Amino acid sequence: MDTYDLITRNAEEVVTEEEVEALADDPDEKRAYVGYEPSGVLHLGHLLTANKLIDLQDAGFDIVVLLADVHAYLNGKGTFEEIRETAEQMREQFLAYGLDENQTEFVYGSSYQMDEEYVLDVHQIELETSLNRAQRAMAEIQGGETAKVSHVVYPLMQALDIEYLDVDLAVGGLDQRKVHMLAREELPSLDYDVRPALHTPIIADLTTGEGKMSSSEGVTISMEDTAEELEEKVNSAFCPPTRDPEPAEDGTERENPVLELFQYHVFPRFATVVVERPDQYGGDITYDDYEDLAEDLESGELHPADAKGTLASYLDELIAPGRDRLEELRA
Ligand code: IYR
Repeated sequence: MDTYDLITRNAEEVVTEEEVEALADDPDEKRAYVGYEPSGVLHLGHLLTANKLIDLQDAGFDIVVLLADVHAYLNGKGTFEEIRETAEQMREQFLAYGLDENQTEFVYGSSYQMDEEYVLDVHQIELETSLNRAQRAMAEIQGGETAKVSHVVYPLMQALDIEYLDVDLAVGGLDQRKVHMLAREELPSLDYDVRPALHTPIIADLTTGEGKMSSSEGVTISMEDTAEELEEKVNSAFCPPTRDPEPAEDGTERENPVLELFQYHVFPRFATVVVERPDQYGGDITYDDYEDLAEDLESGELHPADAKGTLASYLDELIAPGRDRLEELRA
């Protein structure tokens, strides 16, 4: 796979392709980052962007993980002490998941976001940005509650992080796109350069295939899940034999979350996927490509129950190192 394809594989959006092509031509000493609001336990949403960081690491990038403690505080995630405590656990789980300790820099937001220069820049970007613009940027990140003043400061700080962490590429889920667009618009007004961004897709809710998999609603898969819990959750998943399910009765779009998990979580991390089947059901099948598996599910060659069993065991293997690390930390 060439460098551009590795950098952009499985990305839902590349802003802009030309800017990322320029990085792909010379990825050495380039820096890419994702920021995470600290929470104790990683879930598949965190791991989707972590998979992208691992691709970027393989492409030669240096990786910066922002443990966005101040952002979590602004978003009402707890007291500052609580947030700081969970940030350290989060770092350990990312390392266990496969980010290389020598190529990854972990930075606490609070280590520079209280500096005078940063705070003055926040105020300057506040002066440049309308309330409406900041609120729109934040709509998909903030929970449903009434917007607080903190919620409009948040995206402005996230825009400035790109400059202060001196990164060449910002990575995030599709829910971060409006913040990155705001950064592209506003950073030049402070004489800072615009940097490209990559956005990973949002995985659908496991049991309905609708909307998004969320840690606050519905079923979510986390690094705390045991093999049995994973099996139970995956067994309950919506998995019609197609990658393009019919919309729900009320017209809501639906995805096949089992296939999404194979595409975005399993195949990027395992070179081959083996579906184990007794001989009387056709015997084992080996896949080295997501497309082949999706085609077999659609044609009926692969039964949804076998797809689910296989998915559960690969997810178990994927999260096991982080789950073990959590157990050690808690012991
Ligand atoms: N908004 C992110 C957290 C975050 C990301 C970046 I990139 C930052 O510079 C700061 C915060 C979230 O929704 O988790």
